[in-house]
Amino acid sequence: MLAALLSLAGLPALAWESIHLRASDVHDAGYPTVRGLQSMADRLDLATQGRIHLKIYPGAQLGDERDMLEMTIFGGIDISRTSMGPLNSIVPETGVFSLPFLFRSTEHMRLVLDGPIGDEILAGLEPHGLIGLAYYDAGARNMYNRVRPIHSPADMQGMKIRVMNSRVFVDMISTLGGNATPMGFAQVYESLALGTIDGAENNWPTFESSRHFEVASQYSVTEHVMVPEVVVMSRYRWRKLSAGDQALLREAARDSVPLMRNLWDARVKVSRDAMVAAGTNIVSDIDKQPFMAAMQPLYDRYLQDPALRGLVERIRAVN
Ligand code: GTR
Repeated sequence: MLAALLSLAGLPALAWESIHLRASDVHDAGYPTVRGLQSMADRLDLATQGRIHLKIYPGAQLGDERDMLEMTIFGGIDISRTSMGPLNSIVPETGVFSLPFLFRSTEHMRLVLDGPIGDEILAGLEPHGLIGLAYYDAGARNMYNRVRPIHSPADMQGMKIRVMNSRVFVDMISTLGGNATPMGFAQVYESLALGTIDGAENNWPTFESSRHFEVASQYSVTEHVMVPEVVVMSRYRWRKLSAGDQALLREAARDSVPLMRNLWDARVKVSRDAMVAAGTNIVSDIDKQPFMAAMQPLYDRYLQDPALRGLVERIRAVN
């Protein structure tokens, strides 16, 4: 009604229309990624006096990450926070971030993501129907299982390891001698409990918050990959927003990153301590060399395209 009156008066009605957006995350409400999204929502609320309302659906209520991304592309979900892993099959360049032992440290990863390479990868999502708004942290992923401690790839022979829906991840486990089983995150607990898989791999906070430690007591600090998280918006929905609102969204997403990273750093320590207290058998003195050597063929396989090879070289040169 107000919008109609304003447009009769020749005023920009759209500027007054309230906008309701839905954001999805597989993690629970207290997890750093969800709190990052919440801070985005709070900023939008404040900046627009409630005109832009971002409602968050945590705990995989809107599906697993592959479904979430598909729905986001088709406009059924407005914003998704996912790992970059499930994006690999949609946007090949993102596969580079799933390559093992690519980033030397958290600092290196953050420098790359915050710089021109990070911007390039986010911008490259647009032709695929997604607007890349920000990166969140996910630390390093480690191997865990319910069978035996893993010290070297030899210990993983024949182990059925759940991976994200990403070809790079499937191949990563295969090169180590494991049997990769791609599945959505929400099914992992039950599959471990039933023994349909032997193990999985993930960072400390996810291992703890998903309670996988209850059904997989062997955790090896392999730190084999640091795959970032991403906040993406539906391009379909994005194009319906004014340039001003698009800028507000970008800003709110970007502004949520430092908070998310602080929460992340703190949560890694809390989760690690909680796992020690829970009696998990933690193998922390891992010699990474055999893992690196075994996974080297992945680089040859995935970097046949000179553009991707160049991208990896540029990432390595960042310091
Ligand atoms: C977590 C990540 C989730 C999800 C999960 C998985 O580290 O935060 O977005 O991708 O891993 O393994 O499915």
